[in-house]
Amino acid sequence: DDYGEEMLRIKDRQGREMLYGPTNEELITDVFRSSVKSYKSLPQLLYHIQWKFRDELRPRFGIMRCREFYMKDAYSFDLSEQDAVISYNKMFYAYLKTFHRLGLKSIPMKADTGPIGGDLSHEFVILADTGESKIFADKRIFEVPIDEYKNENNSLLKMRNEFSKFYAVTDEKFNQEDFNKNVKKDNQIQTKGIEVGHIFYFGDKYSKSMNCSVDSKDGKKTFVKMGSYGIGVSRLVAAIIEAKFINQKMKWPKSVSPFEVVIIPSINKNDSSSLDKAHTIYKELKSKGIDVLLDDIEENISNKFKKHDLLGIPYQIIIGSKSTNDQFEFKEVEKDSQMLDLNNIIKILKN
Ligand code: P5A
Repeated sequence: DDYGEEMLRIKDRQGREMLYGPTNEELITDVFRSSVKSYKSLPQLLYHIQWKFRDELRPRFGIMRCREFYMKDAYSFDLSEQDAVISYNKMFYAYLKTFHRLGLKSIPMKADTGPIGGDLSHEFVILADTGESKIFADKRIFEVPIDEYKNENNSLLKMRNEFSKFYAVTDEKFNQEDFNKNVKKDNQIQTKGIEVGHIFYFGDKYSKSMNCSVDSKDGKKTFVKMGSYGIGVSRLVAAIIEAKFINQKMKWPKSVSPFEVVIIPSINKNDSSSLDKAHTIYKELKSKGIDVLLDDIEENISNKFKKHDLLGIPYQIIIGSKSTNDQFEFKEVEKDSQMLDLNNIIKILKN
């Protein structure tokens, strides 16, 4: 009922009511309660990495907001609220690190919990002009380092506290008076962003109503304390493009690009020397553990360039009229190309 119209419902031929899962708190609680009985098995973290369905009122921007999307969701189970907050902090840290590895600067923002429930929640938002979320923040939150902290309880608590020092909310939580009171005019930023992740702590909201308890040390039944943690994996594909494109050209960060580098030889029916060279370089890069694509399709070189502008592989090795026996044109998307030998190319790619 809380989910309302956004929960997509169906009836089968028997008239039985069913639904397409918009999220999985209830299902996972059921999996947990049927298999875990004792505090000794805690903490637990269960995942459901799968397609989710929501009957969105306004699906838009392709895969950015759609009715069928891929989510990484995890659910934590702890004995006490104190332990559950530790699980929450670990996930908070893991999310910052994960987005960082995807080449994104994500900002944790205090958020509403909506139909999921609970009172502690953060959205992870990345800045992008095309974003759907309005953001109001103290710009100093962008400077909070994440590398200084360790994956250890006290350190993680310190990190959470460091982030909470700075005002950062999306429009649902925004209040102009608070903003002015907490943030000096010079430090105020108002901009747009994309929500790529969202974490929740909701205590015993689901465990109590679904009678999901474990035996605690003193033998008493205790409702487990839960949190849930979601990353919009399919949305991230669009979000990375929005955050990383240059001059209308897509550019994947190395960590997510389907290939690290593409070799583009000019292919000529009467002269196979560029293609032969390309094959040699291809083998050499492969042997060095570099993930390389060789474009050996027979087509006009300018078509190839256009195609690769769309594919967004971050580096190109172009073998054409400019290259010599051991110098090749090496180019990073939207930067000037340079003539380099293979050793130097490998050095750059390895960095
Ligand atoms: C957390 C995990 C949840 O559902 N339950 C399990 C909690 N959170 S959430 O914020 O509602 O969704 C998690 C992330 O999924 C992405 N997302 C979407 N992506 C594409 N299209 C949609 N319609 C859509 N709705 C949510 C977001 O990245 C969100 O942070």
